[in-house]
Amino acid sequence: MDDKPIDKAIILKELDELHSLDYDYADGRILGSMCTQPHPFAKEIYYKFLDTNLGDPGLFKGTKLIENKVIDSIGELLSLDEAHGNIVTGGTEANIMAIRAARNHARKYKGIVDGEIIIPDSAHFSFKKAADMLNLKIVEAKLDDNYKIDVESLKQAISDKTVAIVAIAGTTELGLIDPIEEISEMAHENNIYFHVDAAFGGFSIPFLKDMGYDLPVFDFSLPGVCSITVDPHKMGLAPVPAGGIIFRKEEYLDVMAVDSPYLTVKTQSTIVGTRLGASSAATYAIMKYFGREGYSKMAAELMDNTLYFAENLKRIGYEIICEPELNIVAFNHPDMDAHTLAEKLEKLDWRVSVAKCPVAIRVVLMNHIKKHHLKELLEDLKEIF
Ligand code: 0PR
Repeated sequence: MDDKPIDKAIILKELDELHSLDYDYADGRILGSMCTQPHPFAKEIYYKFLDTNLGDPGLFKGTKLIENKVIDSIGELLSLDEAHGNIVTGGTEANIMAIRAARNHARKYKGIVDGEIIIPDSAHFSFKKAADMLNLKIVEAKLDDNYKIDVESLKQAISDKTVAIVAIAGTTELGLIDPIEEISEMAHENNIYFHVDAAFGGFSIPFLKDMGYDLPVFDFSLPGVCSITVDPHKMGLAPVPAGGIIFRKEEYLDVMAVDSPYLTVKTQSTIVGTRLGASSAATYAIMKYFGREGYSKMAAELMDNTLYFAENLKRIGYEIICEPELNIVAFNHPDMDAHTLAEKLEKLDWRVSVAKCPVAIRVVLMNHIKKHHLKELLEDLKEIF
């Protein structure tokens, strides 16, 4: 730290210089991000609530009510009348909370001490962090030929140590939806906690359904589903950090509660103590401002872009890994490996991401990627071909 105070203008100049090294969503060149430019109204509200701390909700009663309202609205979106949960920092924290609830519940009601969680190969790496932190063993369920959970393999992975089963509604790499209805039935029959990671899909599947897309059920209307991760800072257009964790029953929060004697509430179930109220307020504002209609319109536009991109890739001669279910397209050149293709695209100033399973270029068609950007990208891909 400097000894003497520095003039604001000098600090600002230095920060602006560093900020200019960042890529900008508005350029339409960031192809592998699930985050995007937050809506300006959400940013405005975020700033207004920067002082609030939901770690001590008795001091910020109004903001706590806002968090409750957001959880109710997201719960309603996911077919749950009475929702419990929190707005957290993102999908990682939401997934860790879900697995912690499952572990504690199994410890309390089934006496399981050295538990296991069953996750598919396609699960986000946040579950590895959760298992590591919570001292759980990961058992991997295989994927079928369509890159979705192979239900038979999952069935075989169940043991008397299983504390949770995880499935994904909108996988990180391919945007696919697992056979959640079947898994829900199996989890229900075996009395095992079932968590659905809809960090990406939660803010698009319900809206695409409204627009007539035929997508599978993934939410609390399935009796086996115990919790769902859904992130406002991905398809919800809220500023980072805003993740969401919704539980079917309050008891899942109760089994995680620790005493917080000197706070205005006597127990705390979240992982984070001091936490932003701004995320809840911004999410509330943008959900109200967009409404179901606004999100549906956006989700449908993004799907149009996705199908346009996939069709044109095929026309040029690229091979797509699977027909897109949500707004992600993964593809390969017939005879060039994905990393070489990625390097060529990077040289042309595209910020690409390479999927691991299977290895392929992966494009997440978020709101900042417009049709004209896709046209430029397709021109470059034609040139490379
Ligand atoms: N669950 C799923 C299905 C996800 O795709 C992700 C993140 C998470 C959980 C974890 O969410 P948080 O990152 O909010 O904790 N998916 C993206 C990924 O890791 C996140 C991302 C966003 C990556 C923007 C890059 C980027 O530029 O691929």
